Amino acid sequence: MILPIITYPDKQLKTRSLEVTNFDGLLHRFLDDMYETMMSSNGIGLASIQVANPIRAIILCIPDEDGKQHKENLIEIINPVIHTPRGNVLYQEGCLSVPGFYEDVERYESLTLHYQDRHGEPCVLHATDLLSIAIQHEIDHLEGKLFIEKLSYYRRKKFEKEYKKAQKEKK
Ligand code: Y12
Ligand code: CO
Repeated sequence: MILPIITYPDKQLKTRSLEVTNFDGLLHRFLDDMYETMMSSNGIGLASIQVANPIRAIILCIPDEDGKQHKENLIEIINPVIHTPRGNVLYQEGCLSVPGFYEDVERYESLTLHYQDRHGEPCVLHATDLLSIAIQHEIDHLEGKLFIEKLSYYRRKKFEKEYKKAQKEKK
């Protein structure tokens, strides 16, 4: 089932998501719905709060060298914790909750991630490149933070003006 995606400035996006403790069929169906929702919107990453469920779950499906997303590359990440972040990179980010806007954001270049899979099994992942950036973007959602909050004062002002204008034009 495709779920509605919450968009900025909806206040729900500011919610701090809660630890997952039940790794049951309900969670599995919800993760399947998140995947369907993300793919139907051409996303590569989605946090559960973006579909109004404040639990610490994110999914990522990074495109291959062919530019296509393959389900075997889907990563379901529950209760993530970042360890040993290293280096810094600038990358132009986008977010399904901030449609139509892309901005350069600084992130760690690489990191090690500790998390649980859909069955509650502990997992460890070393991430670099876009995977590392997308993980940080999605974990920020779990803390109620959007990438636009990392912009400078002036870039944020410009964004607010342009976003409001785009919203008005949509109506
Ligand atoms: C850098 C950091 C984090 C990510 C992962 C999360 N972001 C996305 O998956 C964004 C997807 C996105 C898709 C859009 O829709 C289309 O391209 C058809 C989009 O465009 C509009 O909303 C108009 C914007 C964002 C990725 C990179
Ligand atoms: Co996002």
